[in-house]
This record gives sequence, C-alpha cells and structure tokens, in this order.
Amino acid sequence: MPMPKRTPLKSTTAETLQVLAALERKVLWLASWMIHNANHLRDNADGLKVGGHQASSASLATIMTALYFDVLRPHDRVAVKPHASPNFHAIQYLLGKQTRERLEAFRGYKGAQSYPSRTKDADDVDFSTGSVGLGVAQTLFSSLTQDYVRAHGWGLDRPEGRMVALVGDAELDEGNIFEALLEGWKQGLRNCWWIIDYNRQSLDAVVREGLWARYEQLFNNFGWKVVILKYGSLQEAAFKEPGGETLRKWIDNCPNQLYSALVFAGGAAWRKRLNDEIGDQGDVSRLIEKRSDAELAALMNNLGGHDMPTVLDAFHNADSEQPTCFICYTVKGFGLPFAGHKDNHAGLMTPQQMDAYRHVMGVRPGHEWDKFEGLDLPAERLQSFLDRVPFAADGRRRLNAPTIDVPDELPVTIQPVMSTQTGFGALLNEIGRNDSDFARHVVTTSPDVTVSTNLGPWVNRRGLFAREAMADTFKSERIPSTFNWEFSPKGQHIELGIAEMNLFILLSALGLSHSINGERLLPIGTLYDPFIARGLDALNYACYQDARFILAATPSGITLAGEGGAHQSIAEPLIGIAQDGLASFEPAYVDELAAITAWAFSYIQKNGDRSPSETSWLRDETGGSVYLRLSTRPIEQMKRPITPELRQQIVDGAYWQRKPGPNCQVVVAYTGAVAPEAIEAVGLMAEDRRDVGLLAITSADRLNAGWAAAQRARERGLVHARSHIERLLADVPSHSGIVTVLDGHPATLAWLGAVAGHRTRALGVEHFGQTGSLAELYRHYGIDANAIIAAAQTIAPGRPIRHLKALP
Ligand SMILES: Cc1ncc(C[n+]2csc(CCOP(=O)(O)OP(=O)(O)O)c2C)c(N)n1
Ligand SMILES: [Mg+2]
Repeated sequence: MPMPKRTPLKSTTAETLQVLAALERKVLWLASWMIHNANHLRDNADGLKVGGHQASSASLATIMTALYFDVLRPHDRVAVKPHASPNFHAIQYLLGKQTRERLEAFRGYKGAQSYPSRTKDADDVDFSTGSVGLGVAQTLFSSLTQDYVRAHGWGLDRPEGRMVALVGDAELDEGNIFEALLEGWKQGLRNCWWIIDYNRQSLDAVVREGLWARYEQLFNNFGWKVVILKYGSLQEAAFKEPGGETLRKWIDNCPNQLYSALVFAGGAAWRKRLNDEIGDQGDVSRLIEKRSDAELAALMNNLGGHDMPTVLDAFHNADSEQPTCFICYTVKGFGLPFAGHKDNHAGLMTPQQMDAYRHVMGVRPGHEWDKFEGLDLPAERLQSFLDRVPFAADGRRRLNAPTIDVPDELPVTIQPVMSTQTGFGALLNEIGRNDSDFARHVVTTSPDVTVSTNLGPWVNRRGLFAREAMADTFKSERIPSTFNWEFSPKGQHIELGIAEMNLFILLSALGLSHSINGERLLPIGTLYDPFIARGLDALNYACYQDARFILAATPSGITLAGEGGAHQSIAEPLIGIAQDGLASFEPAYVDELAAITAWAFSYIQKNGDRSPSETSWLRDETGGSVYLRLSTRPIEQMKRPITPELRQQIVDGAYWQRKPGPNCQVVVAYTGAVAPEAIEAVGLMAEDRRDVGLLAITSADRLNAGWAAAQRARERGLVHARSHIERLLADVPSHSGIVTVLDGHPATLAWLGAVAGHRTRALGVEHFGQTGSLAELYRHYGIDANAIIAAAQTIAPGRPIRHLKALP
C-alpha cells in the first residue's frame, strides 16, 4: 500500500507533543473511570451496553486528543462517533466545560449522556449521534448549509468552519452515508473531514479484509481526497532498520483477525508469531530480538491512528476545498486489557483489572477525577496549555440569531374548489413574490418531488441554489417549459436526489443554522407522505437535536386512490402524534392551512422555555418543527372570515364547524381530506339524530398534547387546568356518541372518547390500499358518509337513520 506524501510537520513542537501525550493518557483514564463508575454505581447497569463505550472510546483517544487540544478551531463542528462520548466528555472536563458531577453520573439521571447529545448534554455537543451513520451525513449537510448561508451574503465576518465526523469503520455499513456522499458530490462539497476509526472491528465481529481499499476507491470516485494513516512513527523508523521491509510486508499481509488477536495476546505472542513466520531471515530477527516484549508490543500497536505525530501531521496538512477522508488504523480497546479482542465491544474491566490499570496510570484511590493525577508533567504547565487551547478560545461556540419578523397572515387566493397541496404551492408562490427579509430567509428543499409537491411556482420565482451558476438549457434553447430551472448562488431551493434520508438530514442542518452559523433560515421540505417512513430515523434525530423546519408531506392517505398501496400512507398521523419536537397538522381547507403556516413560521423560531399556555396547555413558547399532512384532493372551500378566535382554534387543533345543541346525540369529528364526507354524513343524519355536532380537527397532535398536559397539571394540584379539547367537549351531553374519521390510522382520533367519557367509534384506514376511484376506496375502507352514518346509528341508538344504506 503506497503511503500518501505529506510535507513534514513544522508546527508541533516536542513540548506540545509531550503535553498531548499526557492529555491522551488522561483522556483514556477519565473515559475508563467514567465507564467503570457507571457500571458499578447503577442498580440496573447493563454491562453489555455500558461496555460498548470502553473499547470504542480507547480506539479514538489519540485522534480526539489531537483534534480537540490542537487541530480544531471554535468554528469547526464535530459529529463524535456515538460510543466515543466518554472521550468527548472527558475532553470537555479537562477544558473546564464539563462538571465532575455529570461525569460521575455518566449514563445516570441528568448526567453526561451515553451518546453525545446537543439537547441533553451541557458540554456543547455539536451534533447528536447514536444512530450510527446519521451524524456522519449531518456534517456533510452542515457544510452545504454553511456554503448556502455564505453564498447569500450572511455570516461572512466569521471564519468558515470545517465539519468533521469521527466515523466507526462499521458505521460505513449504513447506506445513508453513501446517499449523502452522492449528494455531496453533486453539490460541490467542501470543508468536510470524515475520520474513519479503522479498528477493523464492529460490535460483533472483525471486518472484512481489504475494506480500506474499497473505501479509498469509493471516496476517490466521489471527488474526496483520501489520506491513509497506517503506520505510526515507531513503525516507520523500524521499517528503515535492516530487515524493516520484511516486517512491513508481514504487517501488510497479516489478516485483520490475526492482528487483532495478537494485539490482545501481547508482546510474547507477537515475538513467537513473528519468529515463526519471518524470524529466520537474518536482519529481521535482530530487529525483533533487540526489543523487549513490551517494546515489541508497543511497536506493533503503533498504528497510524495511535501515533500523535502522524495524526497531527495528517490533519495539519489537510485542506478545506476538497473533502477529505482519513482512514486511520487503530486498535479497538487501545491500551486496555482487552485491546484487539473480538468480543471487546462489551468489554468492561473487572475491579481487579481496573486496579491494575489505575496502577499503570499512576492514579491514587480517591484522586480518580483529579485532572493531572498520574501525569509526569507539572500541573501548571498542563493547565497553561489547556488555557490556550484554540478550540476553547472563543468561549461560547453555540451561536444564536435574531428571529425574523413573519407576517401574522399569509395572503392566498382561494379557489372555490382547491386541495391543500395546491393551497400550499399558492401560499409559497405568494411569499416568493416579494423581497422581504422574511421571503429571503425561506429555503426550500425536496428529494426530486419539487414539482409534484407544488413547489414549482416558488422555485420559478426564487431559483435553485448552487455554488456555481448554471443556466437552464431548455430556456436558453427556447424550448417552452413550465419550469425555470436555473441554478445560482442566490437561489433559494436546494434540489436533492430522491433519498429521503438526505432530505431530513439536510433539514436538520438547515434547521440548526441559527445555532451553528449564527444565521437563521426558515427551511421547508416537501416529500410524499408515505416516504416519511423512509427517512424516519433521520427525522427523529433532526427533532432530537432541536432543528427547526417545516415539513409539507403530500400527497397522503388512500385519497391518492389510483396510486394504490404503494404510495398510500396510513401510519403517518400517528407518527405526527408520537414524534417529539414536531407539531403536526392535517388541515382540510386552504384558509386553515394559511393560518397554520403563518403560525408555523413563528413557531419554528421560538426558543424559550416558558410554561404552557393556560388556555390550551400547549408549550408554544418553546417552539419546535412543524409537519403539515396535505392532500391532492380538491374540495369545496368555505367562504368565511377567519376571525382571530377561529385562527387561534385552528392552530390549537380544532373548532366546531357545527356546534352541537343541548340535546346532541352524535358528534362527527373529522380531520383532513374527508371533510366533505363528514359534512355530508351530518346533513344526512340531521332528520333522525338531534343536534348533531361537527368538529373540525386540524391537529390531533396538538389536541392530544394539550389534553395530556392539562391532566398532568391537575394531578399536580392545578385544579383549573383545562385543555382546548376539554373545553370543546365540555358541553356535549354525556350520552352523546362521537364518530371520528380520517384518511389514516383510526387510533389517531380514537382517544377523543376518553376526554369526557363519550362513547366513540373511530373510523380510518387499517390495511394496505387498493387502487380504485376515491369513492370506491372510501367505501371499501369505511370512511365515506355512509360508513359514518352506520357508525353513528350503532353508537347513538335511536330511530333508524333513513339515509343509511345497507353496508356490503
Ligand atoms: C442504526 C444503528 N444500528 C445499530 C446500532 C448498534 N451499534 C452501536 S455501535 C455498533 C457497531 C460499532 O462498530 P464501529 O462503527 O466500527 O465502531 P467501534 O465500536 O469499532 O468503535 C452497532 C451495531 C446503532 N447504534 N445504530
Ligand atoms: Mg470499528
């Protein structure tokens, strides 16, 4: 394997190397102690899971020490491999940004998190990681976001940051990484480093031989520079001795499994093996013989990723214009008793091993958390070094940006018959017309469904983003087209390839821009509703790190009729309820959508921690992201004024379209595109059931959240707490039944019966769709007017409803 050429390191002095060696030792110790402590202090410790940190952290100790204490600058951002979180917390502790209490409570209540968390950790985590692969791709999209922000003329007074991912080698099995790579290539990625911890071990196993060569080719193909750190400086020096070449060849040919096993077995095992295989070759025998067992083990363990000069040299020589992948050979469990053992992912040190390790590290009992305990350099020197670490120089790395004024109302021309999807396109088209600060901060993105989700008119107005301008050839060739597909650095739409994972990770990056770039964006992503499931984990992580964006998912449900089960969505409304950090809406009418969208632009900018509103029990001041479930079904729109009261109710989740009278026997509660069926059913029942009510539900999610919060508040003594849905149902007589209906899973609204104890029948879709006409499918799945009436007749007995047709 040819080694890449690098210019010799000039900047790192021998003194710095000395200090870094001491700090690396300290990081290794603190991480081990933190993990040991976590396992022995918790009553429910799951050794298998706790152990996951130990060997994985050790593997990255050298690289992380080099990065945080020497290479990184405050504006650089890092996604840390999930299991290396103890290293991260230890480093922050040494830099004075993490407390001992939190380290002592690692994995415990309010302690340092098991996996680095932007929202739960107090020590300035850049990206939450845990689900392998996602953090890696997030660095790529954060770099694109940084380019987007700067191309629009914002944040130019700040230096560009490098987006760095510390990647497990087995993490590269995750497909989303390759989806991101392809997108990065298309978008001209810069300022991105992926540092692969090539310890050749995953959780269960040792990785395949020669994987590095596949990676090298692959990254090269996508325009990355690949730097391989295979041998450490001790090894390089040994290779220059007589017989050194033979040793190098032996190392190159040694299978991963055997190398790992010998690392585990130690110096004597190395000697036996090397003597058996190459020991009779004169020079190399002397090379082996002149080293003690310990020296021989140190030489063979001295892989590139554990050799500080090699690591620093590689990082200091990397440039920003070209994305760079560092393949760093490391040892999983480096320096620990189970180094290299294939079972070491769950490796925890026994108390005896820990004692031995403590001895080696020179740490006295009771001094485990002392920053400089056991190091052979004076504390003042170490502290003065830490005080000057460039990464920590600026103090606060988490930025903020002022909120952008957004209009209270969004203008839109409502056609007599219109779908919410068309309405969404029309709303954005209107926003695109003017050049307000608000309009300039909107950025849209879509995974190859820009036109089919109705973003076309907006894109025509605002253009597509690319760092380099690119004309629309159809336009320059004068071929008529509805869409003007011109790319420029000022464009406001980022067109993605089809991968939905990329959409959510990009939204996550755009939605953290205020915090990472100090420049706020108002991101909107569109996709087909069923494909939320495709990117769900990425959506979950975007919310987990509190990224802020609006998601418009359309089309949705079986209302897509002719598309069949392949494109119909059933479970998404439940995702909307269950996903933390995401307020979900499914409006039926375009005026509702306009009210919700205007509110959403301000909601995604809220960043407070105030108490819930006393009317709805919703935590609107805290803010979050927004999911709009839209439909392609054109329905007759209502001509009505949207009063401030109605606007508030639409945003809070429901309003009476027809208030039930005092003798009400049935309430029909609907959400979304089935509004016409609900209205029709109420009309058809009117003669046979008294005072029928019609409840329009715009957000099952917010109704449910408010209800849960109000109950909790009452249980804590706030006896007057009432949620929006409780107020709405307060006057519905208790003998009245509720029929709920939506084009989605019936459980979405089934809980309404528990609010005030009304007997409830929940209609919805439970099975994969058929193809067919809308009427056929609504009948087939039982969400048409007749099915609503049949349900009403069953739960609200009375005389037969004359318009009810016999169900097939
Ligand atoms: C999406 C996902 N699947 C599975 C896991 C469980 N898991 C955690 S680490 C790991 C393998 C780690 O191997 P590698 O990335 O090589 O890191 P190392 O332990 O070698 O440092 C697995 C399967 C996870 N965290 N996320
Ligand atoms: Mg690994």
